[in-house]
Amino acid sequence: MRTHFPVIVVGAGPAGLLLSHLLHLQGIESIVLESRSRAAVESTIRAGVLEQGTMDILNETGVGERMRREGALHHGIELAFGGQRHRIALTDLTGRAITVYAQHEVIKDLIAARAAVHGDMLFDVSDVSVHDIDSTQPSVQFRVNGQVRRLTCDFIAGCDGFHGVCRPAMPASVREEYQRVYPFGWFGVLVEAPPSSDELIYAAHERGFALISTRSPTVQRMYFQCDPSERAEAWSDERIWHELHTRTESHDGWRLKEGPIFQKSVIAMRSFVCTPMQYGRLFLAGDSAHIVPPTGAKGMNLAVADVWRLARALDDFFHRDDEAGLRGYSEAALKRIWRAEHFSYWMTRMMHRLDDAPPFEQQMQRSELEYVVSSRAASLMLAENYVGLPIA
Ligand code: RFL
Ligand code: PHB
Repeated sequence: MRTHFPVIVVGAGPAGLLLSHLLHLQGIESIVLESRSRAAVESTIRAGVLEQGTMDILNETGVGERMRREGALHHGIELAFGGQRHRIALTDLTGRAITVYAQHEVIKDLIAARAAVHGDMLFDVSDVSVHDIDSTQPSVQFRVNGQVRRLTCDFIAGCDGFHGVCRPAMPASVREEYQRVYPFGWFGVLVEAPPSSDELIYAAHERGFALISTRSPTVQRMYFQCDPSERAEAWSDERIWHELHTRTESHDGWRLKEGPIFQKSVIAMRSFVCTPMQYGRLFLAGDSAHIVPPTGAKGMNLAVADVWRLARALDDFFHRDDEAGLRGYSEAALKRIWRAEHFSYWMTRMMHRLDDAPPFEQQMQRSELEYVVSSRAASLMLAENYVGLPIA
């Protein structure tokens, strides 16, 4: 078996798999190393909202067929507070839309595309470590099927998520890390029920935030703000429905539709950025370099924007002998990342119950919500960020 690849991709999340797919389309070979099993990667429940630019990339690179067929195109979202719902007309305001299509379905489509062209992917690898990243021939060591292996490469793409090994492999002295941990989390459920609403509902209520999203005509995704230390198993279905009903229902008679809850989990919330996103021949992309709270639905979309940029920079390096894209990768990617960090932080602060905040702050939240739904300029600001700025 071969021992050298132009690019070794660590992690088979949206960032790693899409990068490997884009590189293949550019004629650059790569291998993807993933610590979990293929079945686990293909079934982990995470994001749901794809920005217009993400949809465009999946369509243009030949992996959007099932997304177009099974995903749901949405032209607006609703903000609910004070017993009323207010529509933000995303498409009327921006000319752009979003698609609700589960992240693990994107993953399945990308793995199928890699497998169809016999792309190298190794699942269930362990003890992954990266070496010699400041040389022109770095390497990655790992264990698979009980054997230790070492591969060399020209570049390592660190797409191994927030808890991966690539970011810590960059010397601490060159890394600057910015972080904010929120004192609340999200309780997420999957429900077998028809949709309660044609559009996503983001609700701000005295008891806390709630979000009504969807997955399919028969499966719905819902979240509500909770203490981050809650244990999901400790919550009865009755208690969960009570919170969801109380936080989302409005004076116009709209009611949430119930059904059997078949998955429960508690999600911690943080904002995090590591700069720079490159050291020597190691380049970070996606959650390995940055995290946003899920309120703005930006995480997976940022991962896609990162690898779109990185793939072009690697193309310039391998095919045009031009290193400018790689040298400028971190700085250029961070512009979009900081914008998404601010938007996600802003949405989070505006919509969540802030237990530590004085009553004055609560009035500020309410005033901001009222402004966002009543001013075209403020609605447009939300809409433009939510559908995503064009991917450069
Ligand atoms: P991932 O998806 O975490 O993938 C990293 C992969 O690397 C593997 N790995 C390793 N492999 C080899 N060796 C090692 N040492 C390794 N360590 C880790 C892991 O097993 C994994 O398979 O990172 P990536 O690719 O950067 O993608 C990021 C997205 O997954 C993430 O940002 C989104 O899910 C965030 N997010 C959302 N993003 C959106 O754009 N829209 C949304 O609507 C949205 N909703 C969400 C979300 C995240 C959520 N959770 C659970 C945090 C909703 C939720 C509830
Ligand atoms: C989801 O459907 O999982 C989802 C939707 C919107 C968000 C976060 C998650 O902001």
